[in-house]
Amino acid sequence: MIPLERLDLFVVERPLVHPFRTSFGEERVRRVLLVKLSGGGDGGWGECVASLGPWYSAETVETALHVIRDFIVPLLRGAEMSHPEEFPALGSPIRGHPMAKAAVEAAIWDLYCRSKGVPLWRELGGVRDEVTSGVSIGIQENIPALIERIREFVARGYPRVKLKVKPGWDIAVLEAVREEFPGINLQVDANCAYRPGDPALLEFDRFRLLLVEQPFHHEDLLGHARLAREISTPVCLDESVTSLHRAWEALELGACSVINIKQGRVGGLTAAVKIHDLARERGVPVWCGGMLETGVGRALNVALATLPNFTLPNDISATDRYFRDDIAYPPFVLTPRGTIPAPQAPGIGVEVDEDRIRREAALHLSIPLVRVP
Ligand code: NPQ
Ligand code: MG
Repeated sequence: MIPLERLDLFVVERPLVHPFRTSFGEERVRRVLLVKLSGGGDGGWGECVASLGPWYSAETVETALHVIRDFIVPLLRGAEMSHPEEFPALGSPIRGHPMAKAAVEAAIWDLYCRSKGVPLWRELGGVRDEVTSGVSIGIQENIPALIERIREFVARGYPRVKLKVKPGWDIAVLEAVREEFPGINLQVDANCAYRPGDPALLEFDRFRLLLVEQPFHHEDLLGHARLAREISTPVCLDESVTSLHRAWEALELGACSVINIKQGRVGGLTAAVKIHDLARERGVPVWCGGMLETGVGRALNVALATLPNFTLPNDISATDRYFRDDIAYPPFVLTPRGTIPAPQAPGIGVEVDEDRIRREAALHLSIPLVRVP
């Protein structure tokens, strides 16, 4: 049995190196909810990918805190789990709130793997010890500023660039970028910003893009299926794929030919692995998305991306792309091959600076899961 003795929740704020702008807003500071589960002399960590406001998805840091403290904790008390894969069934009475559940599940995986002495990526079924990196570049003030940012990241060795697009920041941008960088691996992410029928979408085919990510509303699988028949650029879903079931529906409908997997969005590592397996059976490649994670969440993403069907470059950058100093060590650095190595240490493979987290926490709740004698 996995011993679950105490759950700690920390909220910390980390300033971003650069503001990050998407079609739905701008973020300058990452407010992060961290989960620590202790038991049997070990501790495991999870990071919740929810942000301050319900813009990317319905969840926020505050809803995740509420759901973990008031609904997940009671389920953990007296729970008898022999493997982290049993957590989704335990959490199934709670409808929705995938990011809250995923953060707790991650801490269980880390605790389990640390106590077993195995790296998380091996326990998940990983087949490689480094993952292909990629960088996601937010919307900039103007095109020359964007060109300079791309130049900087290409010079650092990033093998793939993803640009955020929205109506009005798309075709002229792509023309300028392709003129300057004709050969780079390039893809775009609209974060739901287009309406079906927008003529700009048909023009994406001119730019040799690896894929176009989530052009339409998160609920609009049929719209994506229609677009996928109209353009030759592969359509990839992000926000729409919130569960294994939804991934299956999307594939049945032909709504995408690529899936962006984020463990937080789909409710945890177990669901993420299942979506990976389903896509693999169907010959659909996947890649790992990012949510501006600190070292804890970044480590989870690296572990997941070592699975065999993560064949496209991932939104997994080096730590210094987002943060000057992180809360987990050592930082992730880009290799000369354009990859991020998977840590060989047990669990998520990074050491969390708990002293610093306790000093800097804007909020700390320490909740016993067993009766203290
Ligand atoms: C995406 N991420 O693929 C997300 C969206 C995103 C790296 O492009 C704060 C917290 C700000 C989470 C901005 C990347 C965010 C965020 C964008 C997630 O769609
Ligand atoms: Mg996305």
